[in-house]
Amino acid sequence: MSEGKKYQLKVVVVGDPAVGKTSLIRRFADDKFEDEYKHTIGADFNVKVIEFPEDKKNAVLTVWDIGGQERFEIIRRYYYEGSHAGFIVFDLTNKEAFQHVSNWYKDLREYLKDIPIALLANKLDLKDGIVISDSDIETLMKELKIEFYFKTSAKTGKNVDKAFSKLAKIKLEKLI
Ligand code: G3D
Ligand code: MG
Repeated sequence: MSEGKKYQLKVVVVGDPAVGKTSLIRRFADDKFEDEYKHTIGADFNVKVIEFPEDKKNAVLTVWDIGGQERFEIIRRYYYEGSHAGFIVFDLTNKEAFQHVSNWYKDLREYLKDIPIALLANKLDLKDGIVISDSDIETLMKELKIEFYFKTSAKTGKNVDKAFSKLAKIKLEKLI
């Protein structure tokens, strides 16, 4: 790790089942995409260091995958506890998951009052199946006051590292 102060950041990743949460975390942490593994069972978290040499800072990210626990409020609360930042994931090919973003947002905000929350619009590689437009996303962003969004693909890796770095950077800037 490069020289610099180390900051431990817990990042929680939420969203409807099958939008690609586990795939995005695997892509970020291990740079892999596995078509074979199925639904996440129980808790899972991954650790990865992001270096910001220009700021002399390193973020040690612990990324928590809410897994198959989406439906259980008590368990969700445990995942949320102590989080420094969060991603809400939806799937660009799935209108229903997009409609649920605001519920996820309210759920996170109830427990985590001031953390930065960003959106990941995943499955960008499924070009022909995309049913959510940029303006749909931008309208929702304004409504919810979300920090930023990226269109990602866990499959190709597009924008995945960028999104995690940006979220970590925003959080670190708030810590100065
Ligand atoms: P979840 O953790 O949110 O429940 P998963 O979602 O990561 O388990 O992904 C659900 C399904 O979507 C998986 O396919 C996975 O391979 C696929 N997927 C995830 N991200 C992408 C992506 O960016 N592009 C494409 N094309 N597929 C993606 P299966 O077939 O196993 O259900
Ligand atoms: Mg999963």
